[in-house]
Amino acid sequence: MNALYEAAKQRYAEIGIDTEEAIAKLGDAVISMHCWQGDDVLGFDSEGGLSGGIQTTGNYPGRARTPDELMQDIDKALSLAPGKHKLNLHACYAIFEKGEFADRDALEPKHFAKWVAFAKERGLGLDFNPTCFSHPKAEGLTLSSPDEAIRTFWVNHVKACIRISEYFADETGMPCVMNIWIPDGLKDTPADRMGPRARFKKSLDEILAQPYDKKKVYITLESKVFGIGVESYTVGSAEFTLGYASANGLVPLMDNGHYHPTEVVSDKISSLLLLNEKLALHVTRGVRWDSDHVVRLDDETKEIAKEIVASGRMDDIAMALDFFDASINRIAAWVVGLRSFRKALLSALLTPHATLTALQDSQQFTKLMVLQEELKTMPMGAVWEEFCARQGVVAGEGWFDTVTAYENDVLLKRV
Ligand code: RNT
Ligand code: ZN
Repeated sequence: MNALYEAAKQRYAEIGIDTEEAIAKLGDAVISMHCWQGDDVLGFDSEGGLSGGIQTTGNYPGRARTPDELMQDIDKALSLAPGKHKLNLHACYAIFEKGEFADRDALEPKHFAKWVAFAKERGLGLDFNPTCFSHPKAEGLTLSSPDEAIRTFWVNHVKACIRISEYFADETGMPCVMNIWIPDGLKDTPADRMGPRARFKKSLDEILAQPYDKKKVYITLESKVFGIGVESYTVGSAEFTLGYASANGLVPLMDNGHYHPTEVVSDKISSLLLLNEKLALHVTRGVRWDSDHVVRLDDETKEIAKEIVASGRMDDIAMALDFFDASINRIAAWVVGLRSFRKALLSALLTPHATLTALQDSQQFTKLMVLQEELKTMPMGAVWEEFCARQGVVAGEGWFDTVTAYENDVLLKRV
């Protein structure tokens, strides 16, 4: 028996929280782990660099260069992250046989068979993303291109991705979340804002004309406010994606780096949950801009988790991580992000939402503030450690020793 946990359990019981229930719910929460932290979003289908207005910075040694290396790294990171996960792949992570190549519009399920085998062996679900960047045909606009040949190429790519997503769902027995995000936009003041959006809409209509099983594939649409080189205008703005998603039965996806700096996703979750059956999130950390820093246990991450848990609809929310830092050990980056977001969920599960709501509704705002502040120093750490112990994962900072050993034995030998 762990005395610290027993004491914490008592303390939480005093405010009406059952820590056993919190631990059980925390273990069931599924976080989708993004494969792209491991190799700086490069993928395996081209030699070119990352494009699309997103960027990794840093040159830390040990980047995964092959599918085998990336899989090995994912295993290492997952072994240090307690709880249930899915694996989130991008189309550019296709794995070809020697001498084989298929362009993005010709991708087939077989190009992801190795990922499916990897996921099945580990009981992981799979999520997917068309890759409308880092490609010669993505130098200008993609799904909103005025060039019909280019636009059609990307329409065919996304259609291929829907077939691959359905294959993932069939093979894993779990639904696949397929997220459409395009980097399309303009650096300077547009002459025509309507045209690109009209073509994006047309492309989406064409894509959705392809039948797919909505119980197996959840298509999400991610908005964005700006990117590097597309500062003045993005085609897939918040209004466009929200409107298109609700009019066409898609799931809206909010990335918390994709809004104006004083806007917060924690304030948007309730609205979208009331108006949509499902919701998807990219949990990231923007520092001054959409910088995709590693997710930490900061106030907004906790507030996002609070909204998810308090809504009572965690099962309707696809929670995925989306960050990429090349300046630190990449395995540690994954582990910090995965653990921090799960800690944020624990913090939310240990919050007496009904009590706080009653204070709000009865206008007892002083008491509400007092309780909210006192909650911040409740013994959550002891509950986290108990959760990790039950999950067979190192609770404290000791996990970093494993990463350090792996860095010496594996990562530093990748030269
Ligand atoms: C870019 C979007 C998008 C990507 C990934 C790699 O701003 O956030 O989700 O980060 O698809
Ligand atoms: Zn994102």
